Amino acid sequence: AATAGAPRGAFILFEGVDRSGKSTQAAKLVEALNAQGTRAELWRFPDRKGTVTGKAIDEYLSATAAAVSSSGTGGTEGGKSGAGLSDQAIHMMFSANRWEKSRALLEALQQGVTLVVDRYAYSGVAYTAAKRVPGCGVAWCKAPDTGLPAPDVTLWMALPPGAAAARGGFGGERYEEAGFQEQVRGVFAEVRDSSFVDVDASGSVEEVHQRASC
Ligand code: Z5A
Ligand code: MG
Repeated sequence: AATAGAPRGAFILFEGVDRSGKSTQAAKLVEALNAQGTRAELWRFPDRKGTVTGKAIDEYLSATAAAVSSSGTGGTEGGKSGAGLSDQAIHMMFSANRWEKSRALLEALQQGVTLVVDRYAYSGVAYTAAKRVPGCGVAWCKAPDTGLPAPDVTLWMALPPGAAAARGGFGGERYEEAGFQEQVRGVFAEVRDSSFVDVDASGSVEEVHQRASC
């Protein structure tokens, strides 16, 4: 039940290319908000654990970048159920993953909890449209997310090409390949809307935190 009289929480989204510091900054913002007395929670998409779709998504992403390049964009091999999903099917899974959480997300906001969310529908569109699969352009990619709760603000973690890849840990999962990341960046630029606010994501973690929290 909604908390009577509680002001609605804010829906603050972090988006950006890989390794731009979204997860680091989202966690720091939640910590800072709670420390100043604002009830805040960290949510992330894909939600790999608390959802029906999470397991298939996890298996799909865990198939390596090599699996992607050897089979085009979608990957057709892999002994696990999610790993060989078509580009269209995995796109729907990511969207369904958000829909699975949408009711709980709205309830939390109504109860006055501020949600700091690490990736959402913009990532969904960017990663599928960047594959350049015939028939799966931006409009097609956006369609299944139509009607989802919208963020109040989208903090775009702005980082020059190459800087993100230099941060380490790059290359383990599907999609973590420099050329593909540039295509992803291009789609993000195309789909950004009035909720976007640029945050300079270069510099130290603390410097970026100061920029992201003002
Ligand atoms: N995906 C999709 O296809 N469709 C969808 O609908 C959705 C997602 C929602 C998994 O996402 C994949 O799912 C992702 C998009 C796709 N594909 N890829 N690739 P994920 O969110 O789980 O991805 P991740 O593994 O968390 O990586 P990330 O999000 O790209 O990284 P990040 O969160 O932006 O960065 P970070 O983890 O905070 O930092 C990365 C490293 O840099 C780490 O070692 C930090 O310690 C370091 N770091 C952070 N900040 C700094 C600063 N300021 N200076 C130096 N070093 C730093
Ligand atoms: Mg992350």
